[in-house]
Amino acid sequence: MITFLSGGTGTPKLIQGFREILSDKDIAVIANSADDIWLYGLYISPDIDTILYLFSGLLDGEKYWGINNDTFQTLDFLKRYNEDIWFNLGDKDLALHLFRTKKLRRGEKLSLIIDQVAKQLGISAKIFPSSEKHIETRIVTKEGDDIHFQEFWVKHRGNVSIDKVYIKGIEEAIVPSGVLETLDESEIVIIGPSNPITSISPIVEIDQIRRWFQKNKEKCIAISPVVGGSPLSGPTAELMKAEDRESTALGVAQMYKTLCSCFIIDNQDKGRTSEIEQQTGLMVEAQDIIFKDIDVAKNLANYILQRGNVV
Ligand code: FO1
Repeated sequence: MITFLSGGTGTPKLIQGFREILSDKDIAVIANSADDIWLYGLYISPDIDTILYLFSGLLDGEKYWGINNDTFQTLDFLKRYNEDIWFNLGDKDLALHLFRTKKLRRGEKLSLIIDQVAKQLGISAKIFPSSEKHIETRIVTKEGDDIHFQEFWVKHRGNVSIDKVYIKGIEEAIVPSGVLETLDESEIVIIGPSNPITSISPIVEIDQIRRWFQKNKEKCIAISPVVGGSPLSGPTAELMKAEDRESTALGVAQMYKTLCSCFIIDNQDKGRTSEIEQQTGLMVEAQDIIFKDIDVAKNLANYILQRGNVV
């Protein structure tokens, strides 16, 4: 079993490379649930849904969220009732939201709902939300507003000066049953190339999960989401700066040094290998990690599996 910590688009792209080599039943994903938000009366779980749609073949492969060829007529019509529409849910995507919200309102556990959706969509990979209980990433702006990550990223297009970032509810987060057992069973655990502040921290800052990583760092490996000072996608640079962290592979390695034993950087950053090793104590290896096509992801997957003696 290979387990991924995932959020956003970087790790899902890497997972596609692994799927070229491994069978889905040998893959598990712990998806960030701190991007989750209540909107339009619905419970939305973007990072979890991207993984559900990826494994079921439904994912929009351009945007890397939502369903391929979906339409947005329902939300367009909702605007007629003066609803403030800034987060786009496709017509087909709405079905999953109606299903999940109904079940959550009945008191069912998020992880069991995800499990049921995965089965109905014919998925054999294991997919877990990072927390059973709602947690959310919040951004405090320099003007003093306290907004949800999705408002920062989608509503304001990231054009907000960030004072600080925090994860609301992280102390009360509940690790779904099966997560720690799956981590134990895994030959390799991969911290994917996702945003370290808004995708990975909300998973590894959950007490039980952080302690698991600290005890098992030998089989854990992280992939840098930053190449030569630029993040592979999303608002990583601004968020890292707000946390007083350098937005470079070294800055990310500093965050992960107690959680894994190996850190993979891009070949463009190869010259910084020994500096990162000396400053973090991690084993640093350079590979191509910009997933411009599936072959790059597949090559990296092969490299990781071979170095872990899995294939
Ligand atoms: N991202 C956008 O930039 N605009 C949207 O309207 C939007 C809608 C949306 C609906 C469902 C979903 O699962 C994801 C959606 N995303 C949208 C992506 C999402 O905001 C973020 O990219 C992730 O949360 C980052 O991990």
